[in-house]
Amino acid sequence: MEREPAGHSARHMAELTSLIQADGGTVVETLTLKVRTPNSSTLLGSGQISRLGEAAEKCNADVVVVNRELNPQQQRNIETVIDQRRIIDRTRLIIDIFARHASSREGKLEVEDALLRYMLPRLTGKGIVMSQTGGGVGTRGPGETKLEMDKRRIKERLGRNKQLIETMKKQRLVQHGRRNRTGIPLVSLVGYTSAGKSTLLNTFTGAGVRSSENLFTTLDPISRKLHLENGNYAIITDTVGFIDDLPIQLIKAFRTTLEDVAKSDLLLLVVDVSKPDYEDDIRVVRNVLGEIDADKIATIYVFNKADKIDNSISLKSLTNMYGRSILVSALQGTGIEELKNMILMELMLKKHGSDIRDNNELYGTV
Ligand SMILES: Nc1nc2c(ncn2[C@@H]2O[C@H](COP(=O)(O)OP(=O)(O)OP(=O)(O)O)[C@@H](O)[C@H]2O)c(=O)[nH]1
Ligand SMILES: [Mg+2]
Repeated sequence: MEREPAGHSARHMAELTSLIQADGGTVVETLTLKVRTPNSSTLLGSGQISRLGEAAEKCNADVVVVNRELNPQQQRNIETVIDQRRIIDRTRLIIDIFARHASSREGKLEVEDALLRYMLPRLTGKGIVMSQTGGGVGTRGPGETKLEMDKRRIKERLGRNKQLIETMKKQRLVQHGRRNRTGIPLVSLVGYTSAGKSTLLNTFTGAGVRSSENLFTTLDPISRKLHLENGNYAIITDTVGFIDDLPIQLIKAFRTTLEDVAKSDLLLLVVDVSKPDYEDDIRVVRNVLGEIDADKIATIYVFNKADKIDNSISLKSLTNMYGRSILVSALQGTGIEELKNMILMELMLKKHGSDIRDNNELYGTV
């Protein structure tokens, strides 16, 4: 089910379909409903809920996905009307996909963090919540209701997760060669999910990272050495992709990962230029970068999947619009050497200011 406004309806519906597929589902029916004045307790009007129920009944859907965040009351009320079917909202769907793809202990903890934050305002006190999150048996404090106890235990668990995530982050930094002390430059791949960040990392370094057409394939950050000319090198990190309305719970949960992006010397903002709405993707990515204080970092716009476009998009117009830009095909390897040269130039500029002619060495040789 689509949300308002109707302007970007096709983009949102196509993306919702991809999200459902990434969560292992199949879309059997779509319905676009205009919500002019959202009803605070049901979001939709009663006639709209009936239409939704009938459509779900007709195609025998197991789950109804609503493409916006529902508050707990709206969710319960819609569920009551549309009997026998699970209703999930966009936020829960994205958290579920993250849960499927998290593989490291850190990633799993981050997803649990997001799920707990999502559940906190949705607790009913019926006692099902803690069993879903794997909590142990606790005792109720004096005068504490079941609901208060569940809330307290979730908050305690969030606090414990935060400490564990911090500890793991420190270990990760140590493992990655005490980068700050050695002054090796850090380059981060950022971009909309499925833009081709992991494919680019593989082409650059032969990293063998999993890439797929599914959204949010990569969650755990992966760092590799990127060899540049004259024996120079940088550390390049592939990280979680962004999306329109990335749930705030996930931004909070992935804060340690995103903090690493904010510490980069250079960002490669990877764009799938073969998407008709790639400009919207760039806007979304720039917004998230702003939220994590990474929007002032030097950026090269890497327009990827150039093998899929005709000649209507020129590098000149992209450069005019976005600044430092390059057209590449990470899959076919075109433009990659040129991109490496651009990276070296940018890093030298950052280290030596504009006077780079006498400093053709970046950080020593390997
Ligand atoms: N035609 C074409 N396809 C590409 C290119 N680069 C990546 N792809 C495809 O695009 C899809 C997504 O690529 P990934 O590298 O997994 O994208 P990602 O940005 O890492 O995505 P997430 O980790 O899911 O956020 C895969 O099916 C790739 O094969 C390219 O240059 N040309
Ligand atoms: Mg990836």
